[in-house]
Amino acid sequence: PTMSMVCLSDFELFAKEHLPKTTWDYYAAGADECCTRDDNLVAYKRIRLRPRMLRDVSVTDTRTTIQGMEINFPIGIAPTAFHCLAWHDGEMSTARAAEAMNTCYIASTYSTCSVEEISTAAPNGLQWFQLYVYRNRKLSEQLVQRVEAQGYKAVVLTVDVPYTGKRRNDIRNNFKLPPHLKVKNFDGIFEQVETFQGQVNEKQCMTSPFKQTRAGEYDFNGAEVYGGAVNSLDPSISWKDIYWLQSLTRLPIIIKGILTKEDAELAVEHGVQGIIVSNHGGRQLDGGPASIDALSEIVETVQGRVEVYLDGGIRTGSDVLKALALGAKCVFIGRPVVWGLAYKGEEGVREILQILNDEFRLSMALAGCRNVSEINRNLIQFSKL
Ligand code: HOC
Repeated sequence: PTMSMVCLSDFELFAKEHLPKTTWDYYAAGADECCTRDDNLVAYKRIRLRPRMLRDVSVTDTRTTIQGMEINFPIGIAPTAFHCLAWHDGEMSTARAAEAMNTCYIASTYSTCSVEEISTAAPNGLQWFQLYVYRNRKLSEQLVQRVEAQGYKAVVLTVDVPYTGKRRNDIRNNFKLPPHLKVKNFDGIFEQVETFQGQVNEKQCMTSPFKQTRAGEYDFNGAEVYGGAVNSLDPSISWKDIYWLQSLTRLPIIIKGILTKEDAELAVEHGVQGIIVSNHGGRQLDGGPASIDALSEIVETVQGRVEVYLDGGIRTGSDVLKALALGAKCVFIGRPVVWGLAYKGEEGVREILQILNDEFRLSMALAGCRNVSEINRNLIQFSKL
């Protein structure tokens, strides 16, 4: 890593100074008053550790597995949209960085490179695919078929976006993708789906956010704000759709956006293979819990039946250590990855991952842990919480 880049917030500063304001605002956005977005970070700082001494930490090992697949450290890349806003070949660089560092990249449906371009750019990388459910199920079905064919190893179903949260600056900026960028996964799909199904109603999808579309019904999906890109997400999505998704694929299904023990139990009962505790970077419901604060009740409920992961607010190695001590098998980082891209493309993302893992390894050693299986709840000072 470059000398001036010491920690993840150095990349944040760089990105803020160098990205166009509308792009910066989009990535930085939180819903409404950004309470949950900000609490995602602050919540780690309330947690104190109980380090153990004299445990011979001369050799440390950060390797772990997720869904049976080995990765070099328990830090993966969360799905975030529109990487080409930060770097010319966007998600392809992100995928190469994840491959080089041997960790998992969850590619977003709203990528500015297609799922095929991403997997071709990093043919030996571990890629999972983040999926939304659309009013026209055919759109989701086609995506699932494509990622299976490309060798993606899991489908990550995001369940916290029946509507997009209200991000004030995106509305003020009238945020749209610039004309040279596209949500590549849907390139040409409208025509195809129309031909095969005759049921895409593009007009319905392109209504303005916050505009009343029918009596009592608002289109908060923001298709126009977010680039006039695609068909609307389906706000009627419910638990039975897990069975629908299972009927489409043999890939493990990871449910992303769970914040309560009740929903964690339902997720397990519906047969998912993993849970990502997440509040979507605080971009959806403002006032929901910080993801690290929601983790414990979910881990306790799940009791090892499925793997539990977490995203939201991870900025330092000790944040990673705290999340693992509270039961996360792996954490995923979102905004720091686009800061890394903005800094130096693939190299910047590699630096982000390297710095965070170096910090994690150091925190582990200073807490007396030689490997990830030695990280457990005894490390947490619960009396302080
Ligand atoms: C038209 C729907 O995950 C974000 C993205 C999702 C945006 C959905 C756009 O910005 O949080």
